Amino acid sequence: MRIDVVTIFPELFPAFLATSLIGRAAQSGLLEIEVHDLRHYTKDRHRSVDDEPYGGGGGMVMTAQPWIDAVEQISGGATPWRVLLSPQGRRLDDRKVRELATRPQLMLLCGRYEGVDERVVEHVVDEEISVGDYVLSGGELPAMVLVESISRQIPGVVGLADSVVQDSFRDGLLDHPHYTRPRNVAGSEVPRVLLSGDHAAIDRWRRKQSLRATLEKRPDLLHRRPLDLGEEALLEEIRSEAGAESEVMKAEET
Ligand code: 9D3
Repeated sequence: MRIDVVTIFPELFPAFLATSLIGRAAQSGLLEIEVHDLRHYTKDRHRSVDDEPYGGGGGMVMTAQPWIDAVEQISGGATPWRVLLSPQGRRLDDRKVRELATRPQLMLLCGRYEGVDERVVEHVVDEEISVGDYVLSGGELPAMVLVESISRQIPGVVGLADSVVQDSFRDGLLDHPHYTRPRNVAGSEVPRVLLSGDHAAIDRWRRKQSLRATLEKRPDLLHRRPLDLGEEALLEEIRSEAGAESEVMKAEET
């Protein structure tokens, strides 16, 4: 897979691209990433990439010409899928990441300032993507989010140990809690079952904890996912325990 990134801040990328996952993928030839400076495609002496908005109002708008020339020249006859990182885009999720990972060539366009001239969107953008409903200063961090999440979906990029974890996310539930040495931290012990060596019991405990975490922190995920009979039973256990532990139930018992 090839990914081209276009930005006015190319210097933000090298440290990120050198991280182990992306670095290894690039080394092994599974992934080719190139970062391009938008200013290289400007035509005026000052290499300007922005101008005042028609219609007035605050802030600056990125001009169309450098973007249109950059996309055309970087594409060079190929037809990359062109994504503009923008607050107006559809919110990124696991499904979109996997869909983008099937494309042989991507071009990620990082906006800054108040946004880019709409003619860029109209003429050289296939899709706008946002990473969430909060304000960032530009598309560079979102582009890194895309590069990393997409890379993890390319076969061979993530090692076997990691892919097990990955599967559990696709499973649609939150992960169970994790523990490592030492056994006691600030008075808190590692749950006994994890020291038991009883792998069936450990597996059941983890599935129950996954369900509990999802119920408490992300109930929206549970509503979108069908539960099998074992999971329904575990969920019923959790619900009755939660009831038994609640202050209301304790008060009612007395
Ligand atoms: C404070 C300016 N906002 C006025 C309503 C609009 C605005 C313009 C430009 C907000 C953010 C930005 C810059 N952000 C991005 O380019 C961006 C982004 C984001 O801010 N949040 C989540 N995903 C993305 S992808 C690109």
